[in-house]
Amino acid sequence: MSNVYDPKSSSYVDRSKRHSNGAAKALLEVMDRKKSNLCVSVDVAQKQSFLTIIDTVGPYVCLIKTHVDIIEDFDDQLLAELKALSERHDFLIFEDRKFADIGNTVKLQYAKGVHKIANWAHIVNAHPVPGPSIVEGLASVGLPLGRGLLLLAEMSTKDNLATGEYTTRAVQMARQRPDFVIGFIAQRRMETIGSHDTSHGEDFLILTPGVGLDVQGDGMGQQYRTPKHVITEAGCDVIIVGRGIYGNGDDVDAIRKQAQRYQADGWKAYLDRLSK
Ligand code: 6AU
Repeated sequence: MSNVYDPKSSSYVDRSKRHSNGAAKALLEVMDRKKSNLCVSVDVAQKQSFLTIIDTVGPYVCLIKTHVDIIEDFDDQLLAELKALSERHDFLIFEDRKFADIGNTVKLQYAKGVHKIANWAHIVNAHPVPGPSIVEGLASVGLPLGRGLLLLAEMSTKDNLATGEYTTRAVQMARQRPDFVIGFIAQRRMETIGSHDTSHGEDFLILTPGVGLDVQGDGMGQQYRTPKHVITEAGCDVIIVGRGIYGNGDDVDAIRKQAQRYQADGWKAYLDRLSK
């Protein structure tokens, strides 16, 4: 059926027009502008190392993913510098907070505390385990600021529990709030789950962790697939790469080379998918 809309065969820039959420639109537009579907996950504990990695990989990414609660010398200056880097290098910021509590608690965790995540993160994620109230709580803070939410419909780790009916329920939760839930952390496309009617043009952003070119795991349950597998074959949209980029030490030239390598590989995988 050629008239059935399929995000897998549409360009990122065309897909940006289908999203009403500002963060989703902005992400798809920057992916097109920079020819990058690479998100670098900066999981380091020192502020200086965090900022140096971001400044080094910034030109090659569409998105920087943070875990700010890992940073030992966190302060407000770090956030000012992160924002400045995001403007200088033209990328969005995704705080990988993995909210998982009742609506009232996640609302406070998102807006308040030391990190005030809603003030600076364009995108955050949440586990669907509490049910739709988690989305409502987060939307009450994030929507007025133009933010977007990803639900964790699947995980990359060995023997994880986010499968089957759990994944289906996550997709159903997203369908209830298309203004705020822009997509998923998942390992494949989600539009056909729980509904085979894609003719109404549903389009989710699929951001995929567990991506590596050189190793298949980390000895702690993480499982890696290549950009070709993730983007061309599974049809996901953004590759999330952490230690594959900076895992071999602090040398900025080596980090830059790895970022360029993953950007090129991810973009080639996307072009291959479009030409199919
Ligand atoms: O490339 P890595 O293994 O060094 O880092 C992967 C990053 C980490 C994880 O917290 C995160 O991706 N992650 C997530 C996210 C993004 O939500 C979900 C998941 O299933 N697996 C996973 O690794 O910062």
